[in-house]
Amino acid sequence: MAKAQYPKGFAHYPLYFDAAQQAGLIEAVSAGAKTAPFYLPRMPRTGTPMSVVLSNFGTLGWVTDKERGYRYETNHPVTGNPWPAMPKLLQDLWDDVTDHPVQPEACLINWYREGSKMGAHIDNDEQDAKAPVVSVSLGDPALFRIGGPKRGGPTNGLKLFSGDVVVMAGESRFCYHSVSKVFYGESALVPKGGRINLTLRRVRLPT
Ligand code: MD3
Ligand code: FE
Repeated sequence: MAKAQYPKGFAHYPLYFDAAQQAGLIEAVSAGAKTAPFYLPRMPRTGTPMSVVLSNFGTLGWVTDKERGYRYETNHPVTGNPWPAMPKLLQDLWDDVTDHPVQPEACLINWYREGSKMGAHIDNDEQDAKAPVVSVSLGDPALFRIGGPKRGGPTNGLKLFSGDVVVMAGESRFCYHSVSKVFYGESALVPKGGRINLTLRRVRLPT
């Protein structure tokens, strides 16, 4: 079996965060959810609910609803509160695994509960197309798939475990990707169960 070929700019750091750091990140997510509760996002136009629930850290957060679609907002769509501050550990992660000159404004928090998945898509709501996306997996493992810049081409699978970090820079930044399965119940890290994925994003162009 040939070794899987990932797009240029894709990097995987297995167990980047140890168990204590993972627990600290979950603590930060739980604390953040008190002022920025997870909410059920809806697809543009159709209003179909997504499979995950989401929240954010940072000065900007990714949101979606039926009426106004995918975008970044400074405030939570339900409470109107600003998003909680980006944890220092995540700022340090960005500095360690990217050479991007400016910090990310947004950390999208996806919570995968029993049966949650994410269909194939490209993240294209950020103005700074040169900035990488950095992802942290916490809790239950998941099967991640990454293809190429066109929908429907060949894909490679990768099982992501709690503490793993994935960096999508360069060409990989605009490749289709999905989460096809979560191995629900395999980890006890997330208090209410499931998988938490954090994605760090630079949204605006550096001024
Ligand atoms: C590859 N999240 O939030 S993270 C997303 O596990 C998203 O929750 C998945 O896709 C998750 O948009 C995957 C890894 C990831 C994030 C962004 C990418 C992979 C990517 C952008 C381009 C290529
Ligand atoms: Fe994505």
